Amino acid sequence: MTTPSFEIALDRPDSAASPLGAIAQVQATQLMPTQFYEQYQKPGIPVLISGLFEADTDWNLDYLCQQLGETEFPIQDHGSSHRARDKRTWTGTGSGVDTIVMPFRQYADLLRSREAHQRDLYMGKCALHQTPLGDTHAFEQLEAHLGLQTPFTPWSFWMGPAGHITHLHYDPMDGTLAQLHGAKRVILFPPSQLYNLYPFSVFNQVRYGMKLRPGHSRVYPDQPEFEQFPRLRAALPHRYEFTLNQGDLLYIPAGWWHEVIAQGDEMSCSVNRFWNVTPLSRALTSWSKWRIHLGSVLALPHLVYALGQALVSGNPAQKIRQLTLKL
Ligand SMILES: O=C(O)CCC(=O)C(=O)O
Repeated sequence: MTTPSFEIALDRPDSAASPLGAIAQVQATQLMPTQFYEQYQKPGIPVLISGLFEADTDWNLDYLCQQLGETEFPIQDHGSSHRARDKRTWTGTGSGVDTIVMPFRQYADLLRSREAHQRDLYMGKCALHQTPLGDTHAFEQLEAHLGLQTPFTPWSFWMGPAGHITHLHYDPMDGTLAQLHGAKRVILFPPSQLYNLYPFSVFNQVRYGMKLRPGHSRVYPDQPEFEQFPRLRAALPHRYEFTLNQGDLLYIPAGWWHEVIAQGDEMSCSVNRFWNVTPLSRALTSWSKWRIHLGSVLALPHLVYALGQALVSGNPAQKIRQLTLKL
């Protein structure tokens, strides 16, 4: 990867884990919107940006309880055995796993007692809007700083117990992932490694709908099983690995594979927002993106069937809410 002239190497030993070199790391003060667009957004290259938040920004559990107390969130219930199971037996990934709705304060108690660690309960993709943290000024500032203008989703929480793994997947949209408490280890692979990372087939969506998406990989990058997944050998030299520390923001362009592992021994809190891919030419020429949309079309009959079942169930409103959480 070429190194932009204004890029600075931060003192992070783990950032050089890839034989290809480190991903770009930049201080916010050295990054203008035009540079962000030309060097990263237009070609679709990830970048780790520091200094976008005030140095004392810390969304720790006490602060979050103060702000969110009784607000209810759907908490993903991964279950303690999930991470040890062969991914080929999975019938749900990411937003496809079952959720339990509870007030934030109750979830915070489960984190403090470490029950959330044991049960691997995670707040994945929980929207911040309509909560007191929804209009956080710092988000508007960082969007203006980077010149980001085409939001696809509101900002959402990705927080939970240390040790939680958001398994290797890619998204069809560009993403910005900001770390607001603790740290996360991130593994990235470029879109060129699509088939070397064994994505679930788009045809799974006929059977499992939006629960099992073709943007998820069937391999564990930290426990490679070369006999079953021989092409993984070819992907490994393209692996990047680094730590997202409190106050950092990672730009993850559409199609870039990422596995995100919460670090430390307490909890780790990030927020993300997805963006329509800009420029349009990058969106139109991304096969990784097209196959996700194809999968969504194939999921339609399953979705219509599930909607019909929800409507005739005893509690249609709750069932439909559960369905929308999986979208
Ligand atoms: O932080 C996480 O657990 C996952 C975040 C993620 O997958 C994303 O921002 O696209």
